[in-house]
Amino acid sequence: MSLEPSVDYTSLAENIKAWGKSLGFQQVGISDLDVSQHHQALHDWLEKGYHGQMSFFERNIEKRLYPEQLHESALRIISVRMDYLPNEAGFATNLTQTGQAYISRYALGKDYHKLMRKRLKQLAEKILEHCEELEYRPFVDSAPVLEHAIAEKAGIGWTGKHSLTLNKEAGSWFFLGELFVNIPLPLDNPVAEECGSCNACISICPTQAIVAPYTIDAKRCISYLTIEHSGAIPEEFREPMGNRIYGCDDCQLVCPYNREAPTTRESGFEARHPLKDLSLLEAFSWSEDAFLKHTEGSAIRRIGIDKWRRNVSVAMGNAAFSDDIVSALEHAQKHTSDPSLLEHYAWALKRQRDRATKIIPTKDISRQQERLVRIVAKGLPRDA
Ligand code: B12
Ligand code: SF4
Ligand code: SF4
Repeated sequence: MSLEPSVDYTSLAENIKAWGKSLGFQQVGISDLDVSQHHQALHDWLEKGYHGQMSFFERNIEKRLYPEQLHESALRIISVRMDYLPNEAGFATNLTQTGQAYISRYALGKDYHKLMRKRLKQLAEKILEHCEELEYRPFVDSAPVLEHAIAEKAGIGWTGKHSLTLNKEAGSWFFLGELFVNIPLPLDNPVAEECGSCNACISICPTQAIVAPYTIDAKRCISYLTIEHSGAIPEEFREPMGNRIYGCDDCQLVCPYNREAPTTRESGFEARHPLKDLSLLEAFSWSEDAFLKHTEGSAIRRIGIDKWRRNVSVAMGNAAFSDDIVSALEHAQKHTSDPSLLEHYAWALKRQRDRATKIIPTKDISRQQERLVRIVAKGLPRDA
């Protein structure tokens, strides 16, 4: 005589989706652990060195390829989506004001890692109330997990040509997280890819970082250069960085599926003072203490004051000519001994002086940037 299972996993899965939504996740899907379809792409990516200085990719490749190695008893992965686009994103306004710092919209509010992991734990506790055998482990960008591959399998969206997970109704302004569980929940189906013949993200990328559909050479990506990369930013990428001092949103800004993407329901992800509407001069004037104070609870804090100053100085080199910027850079030169920072300050000063003497055009933003701003104003008027 076989025993009836004590838990109805089909209705448990439905409940998990409802609980997930009440905990602030906009979508919840379920996948198995097989990401073998992505093994070759990951190997090729690493072989080509597209990970740059992110050496953690080399250290734990097996775990990325075989998620069961992260949590031995895992049978399923509950994949979640949380929307982060702040209200009044002001993309175009910010990108055209060269004296203002542009910070990627995902980083204007609270650090998502902690917030989402806490919610995933709450979801697990709720499941435990109905399923005593549950063993679980939550992840948000915190471990070697191929989050796109898993989200794709769980039906959260497809992988867009910019390599991000994209959803027909929700666009791509969302974070991903996972709860590894040991219970045999029914699986969700992947959704069909809907990029079609569009290539907008590939052609708008200011540094040609999308080297092939679905493939980013991180070493060229402004997000990598401003956040992950230590030391000098290669000169060829400084001008295209414009006023972006932390992250980059361009490939998502041109995506037709972001035209009506939902804004966040999480008050913690709304832009906070002074990160939005921050002038380059103010950002550059911060002492280390001020930097730590203003970025408390934000993902930005992890880059530290030196990368912050490096990034801001590049943006100062790209800004319209200003006596105040020149004075701030000259003053910083006198009070810095770090050779890498000094090199960036000298570059920025030269660019400011060349602009004053019209050796380089006085035009504020590049033609590529003008095109982006037009697309944003037309395609995303609410967020422009
Ligand atoms: C390393 C990393 C980066 C690096 C490298 C990005 C990259 N695309 O690989 C850098 C610093 C550049 C970066 C930037 C950003 N990131 Co990031 N990043 C990660 C991280 C930690 C790992 C990604 C990874 O494994 N990359 C390695 C490559 C090989 O894997 P992959 O991108 O998943 O690629 C797979 C697919 O493309 C897939 N694939 C699917 N179909 C096809 C078809 C073909 C033909 C091929 C070849 C491949 C392929 O195969 C690949 C191998 O599995 C993830 C979190 C995580 N643990 O997954 C966040 C994550 C991807 N980042 C995120 C975000 C928000 C960003 C930024 C938007 C931040 C910003 N505004 O500045 C940018 C976007 C840049 C971009 N266009 O990718 C979110 C994305 C959410 C979403 N909607 O998808 C994630 C998931 C974090 C999170 N928990 O929410 N990031
Ligand atoms: S985030 Fe910016 S630099 Fe990176 S791939 Fe997208 S558009 Fe290119
Ligand atoms: S911009 Fe076009 S190609 Fe790129 S992700 Fe969006 S739909 Fe796909």
